[in-house]
Amino acid sequence: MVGELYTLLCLGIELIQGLVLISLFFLYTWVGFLQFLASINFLTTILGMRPGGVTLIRCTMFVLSLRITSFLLICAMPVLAGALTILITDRNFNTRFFDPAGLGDPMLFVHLFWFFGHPEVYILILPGFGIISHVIKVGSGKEDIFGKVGIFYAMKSIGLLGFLVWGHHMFSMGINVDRRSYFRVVTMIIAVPTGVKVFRWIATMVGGRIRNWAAIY
Ligand SMILES: [Cu+2]
Repeated sequence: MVGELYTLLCLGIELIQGLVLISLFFLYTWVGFLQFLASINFLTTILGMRPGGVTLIRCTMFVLSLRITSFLLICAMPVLAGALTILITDRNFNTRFFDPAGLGDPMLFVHLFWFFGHPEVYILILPGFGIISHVIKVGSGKEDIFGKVGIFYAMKSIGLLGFLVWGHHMFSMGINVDRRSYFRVVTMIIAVPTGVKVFRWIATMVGGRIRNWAAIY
């Protein structure tokens, strides 16, 4: 998809024609809207409809990871939908938001796209982190995962930091050196909460009775 969009900017708006591309844009905008609604549903359910006595931190790790994923989707999806909508008006309705010929800025599209694009990486992997935490807990025969609160906060900080690092996808596009070093440093900082999670998974397995399951391998 990114290739299609970048080509669109590089080759000129007229070169790619047809209903295929525009249906693709509408489809992404529509799917984004649906994901946005689904995330609100998840978030309100997790925050407001827990049975009595189940505090947030007593939920399973998968539920906790979905809570963060929903937050990311709610913040990131409208940006993609907006960028694609502007792209459609540029292609089909003679606006020039991203076109230098009309004093528009092609870099603006790339910024908007990656402001969605990087959090999307975590949207995809965070539920996986939740599943890993849960499988390791059950597969090690432990009552609870080691340092559960810490893992939850590590996931939270990964979610927040994910919104501050989008520039690392654009190094080859002429972003200036100060911004490059900023994006580089914040990207490296994400390694810290990631390390917190991995070491807590290992600590959960230590001393446990590790089951002979494919999921554990
Ligand atoms: Cu990224």
